[in-house]
Amino acid sequence: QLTLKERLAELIPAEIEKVKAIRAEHGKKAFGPVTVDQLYGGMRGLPALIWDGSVLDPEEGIRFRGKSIDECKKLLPAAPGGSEPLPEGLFWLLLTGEIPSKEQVTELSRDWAARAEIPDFVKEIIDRCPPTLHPMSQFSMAVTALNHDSAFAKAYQDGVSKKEYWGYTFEDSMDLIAKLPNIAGRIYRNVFGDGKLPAIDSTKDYSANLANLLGFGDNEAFVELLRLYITIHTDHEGGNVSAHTGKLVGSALSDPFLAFGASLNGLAGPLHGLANQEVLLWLRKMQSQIGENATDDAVKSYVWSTLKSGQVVPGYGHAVLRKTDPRYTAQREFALKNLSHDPLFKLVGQIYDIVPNILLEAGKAKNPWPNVDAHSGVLLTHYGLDQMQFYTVLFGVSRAFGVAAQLIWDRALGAPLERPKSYSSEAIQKMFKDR
Ligand code: NMX
Ligand code: MLT
Repeated sequence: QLTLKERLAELIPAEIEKVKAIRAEHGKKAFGPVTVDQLYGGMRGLPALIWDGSVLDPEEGIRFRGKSIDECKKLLPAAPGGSEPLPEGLFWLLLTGEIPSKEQVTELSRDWAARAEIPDFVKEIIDRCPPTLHPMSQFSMAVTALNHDSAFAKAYQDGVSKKEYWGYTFEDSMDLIAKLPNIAGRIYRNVFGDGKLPAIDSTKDYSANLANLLGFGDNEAFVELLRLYITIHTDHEGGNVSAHTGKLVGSALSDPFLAFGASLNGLAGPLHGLANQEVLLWLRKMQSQIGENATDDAVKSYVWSTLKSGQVVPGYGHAVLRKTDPRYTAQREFALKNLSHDPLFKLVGQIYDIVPNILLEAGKAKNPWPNVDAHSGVLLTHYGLDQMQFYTVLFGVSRAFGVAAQLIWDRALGAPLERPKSYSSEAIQKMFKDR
């Protein structure tokens, strides 16, 4: 059985040739016009990036290396006695396009457990943070500080050849992913608990270890949830803020810790990953204003009051998707199987029946349907992880998988520094004066 790195080493030469051939045959072909609106409008729909791990279809949602969430659930190895896919398998798929064997996935779990320890000074950085500092800020600081031991940064300083970059990026990426549970667990226990952490168990998978560090290791249903949660949050093609930021910063040959630290700062925004926290805050506020078991009419007027006060309905809408996010559906299916009577889950379902029509009537949002964040917090809350300020950290742990996979390929394929052209409004006025 090949290790992941050995398999990658086999795949890289052919991929380099494939990219050369694509560029030779299609390099000068255009995708279509770029409009001025795209420059002002957040570059929506602008073809601008190569991202191999996943592609997002507006109607169908995400496919990881061509495989839908349902296909991944069927094909990727599960834990003994479990049914949800192990995120280790998804990482293998993102990197190689192939489904790993059970043994290969077990070997990845073991490798990550062996790399999981974080340096003492990083522990101190986290321990010194005031509990009032948002967990995402703590998370980003700790990840950035891991750059102290970056194999890539050291190799670069030692003058290693470009051809070798990917191997060091691979090692850093593996370290990055492996260390995230200890960082996330430490932040969680410091902010919401007594600061004491159990040790990583080298016989357990990544999600089981993370659940244990958070204090939920004995709850097998929660561990299964985490396996599904990480798997579906890993990657969402390249244009989303966290993925694109990681790729951009990595293109300056900043190492994976610096690149992913930057990703986390983007994920911490309320229009991106922080929306999972915002959804729970919004639901709780709704319950405090209109009570639990509120009527549809009361929910409707609460949603309208959110819109009329100039706020967004968190968890709804998307920059690319135009249908219900299949990650929402996957979480709903998990809830129907495991917690169908949970009152908050019922509220989420009630909102699903109400919000899209209101957003359509309001007439602004291009997509009235729920995204991944509309559902995730309710599942975590059900199992007792009800500290919503922590939710985006779990999104961040997952997103490292997708960003890391692309960073490795970017260095393997020699991706250049990203540097698009910008224009001033004045330049645009001049350019189109007589057109
Ligand atoms: N509630 C209210 N208004 C909305 C919503 C919403 N959920 N979604 C879009 N709009 C508004 C948007 O603010 C904009 O208004 P204006 O013209 O006044 O600026 C208008 O509709 C057109 O926006 P769109 O083109 O539909 O959306 P865009 O691509 O710009 O933004 C989001 C996408 C996801 C930022 C937006 O839908 C949103 O703010 N949703 C709520 C926050 C959220 O759930 N974010 C999580 C996304 C997933 N993730 O994890 O990253
Ligand atoms: C994501 O998972 O990154 C979000 O759905 C946002 C996006 O794709 O733009």
